[in-house]
Amino acid sequence: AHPNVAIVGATGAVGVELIRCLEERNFPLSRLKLLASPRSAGKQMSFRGQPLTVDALDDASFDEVDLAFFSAGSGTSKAYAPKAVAAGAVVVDNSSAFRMDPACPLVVPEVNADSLAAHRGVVANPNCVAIIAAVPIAPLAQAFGLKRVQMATYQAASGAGAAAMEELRASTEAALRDASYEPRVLPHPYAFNLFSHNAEVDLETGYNGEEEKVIAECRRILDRPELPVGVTCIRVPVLRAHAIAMTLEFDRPVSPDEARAVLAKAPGVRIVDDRAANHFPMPSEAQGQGDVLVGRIRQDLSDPSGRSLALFVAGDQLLKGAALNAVQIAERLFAQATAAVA
Ligand code: A2P
Ligand code: 11C
Repeated sequence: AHPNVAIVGATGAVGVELIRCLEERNFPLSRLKLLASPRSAGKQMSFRGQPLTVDALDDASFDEVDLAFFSAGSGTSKAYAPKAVAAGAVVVDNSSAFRMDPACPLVVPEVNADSLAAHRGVVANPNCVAIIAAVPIAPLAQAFGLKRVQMATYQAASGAGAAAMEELRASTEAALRDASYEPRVLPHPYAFNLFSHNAEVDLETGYNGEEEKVIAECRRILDRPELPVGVTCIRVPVLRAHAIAMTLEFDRPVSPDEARAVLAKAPGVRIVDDRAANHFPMPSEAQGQGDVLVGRIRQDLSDPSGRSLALFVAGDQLLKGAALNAVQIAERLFAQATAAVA
């Protein structure tokens, strides 16, 4: 029999995409349960053309559930993921709650699917920037040896949830009418503006929580605990695709053509690098796509040794950055389980 599946946070920005990914990828399941906060209890959604009613998450929610996707914040994951595992479910958790827990693999299937086998009930889905960065970095690291990573991000509203996407729409509409708009979700005016990521800033180091996660998670996904990584995370007025400017230093000189040849064969990567047309990765083209777009592949002129390359990358934050990666993890888990039984 196919697994019974639950989505915790089904009404959220990622939850809605989880439902769509399960539909589009024809994920084999027997029953789907949609869960959210009590505010959404009774709300109607649909799956494969059938209406489904959202239930409020509670202690009995995981009876007879085999696979539970969590995307309702780390507090909800910490409180309920252990209950789901106790009830016999495997959890794929999109929050940061378990990402640094050695018992919970942190997985980007194209990069480290082999780490899945060691899970003990919870698999962590990484931070969206870490996923979108790791997809092109990993094959280059494998080919050329990676010494150092430096990144600046351009992060979409969707990373802060459905309410932030609505704030971007509403504040932009207000700005076009010359009306005032009081930010409710994000800390600064969003229309025609950008600002340092809204995660809390460490007063000692000056790094915010998003930057700390990106550094720690990139190291863990790439299995390089000491990898030197620097990052500056910025929120930009884009709806749902993150972009990243990155500089990678390798163990030996690498030409853009060598890197292009590796990326052309890398799973989950699509090269968009048309210098003549000045056509490179853009959020508007990354949105709705499973692949991470990679372009502007060129020598980093600040490193005369020729060992450093600069790239520009864009990926759909809600798909590869969240829901799609989670469903790809589940596909591997349930393919493995089926193989083990057979
Ligand atoms: P709800 O819509 O009922 O508030 P987003 O990331 O887009 O903000 O979505 C967050 C998701 O997490 C929503 O589905 C939201 O449900 C859900 N959620 C938030 N708090 C809880 C909670 N305490 N229990 C269950 N689901 C929650
Ligand atoms: C953002 N990446 O764009 C964040 C949101 O680690 O799951 C997701 C935070 C996380 O704001």
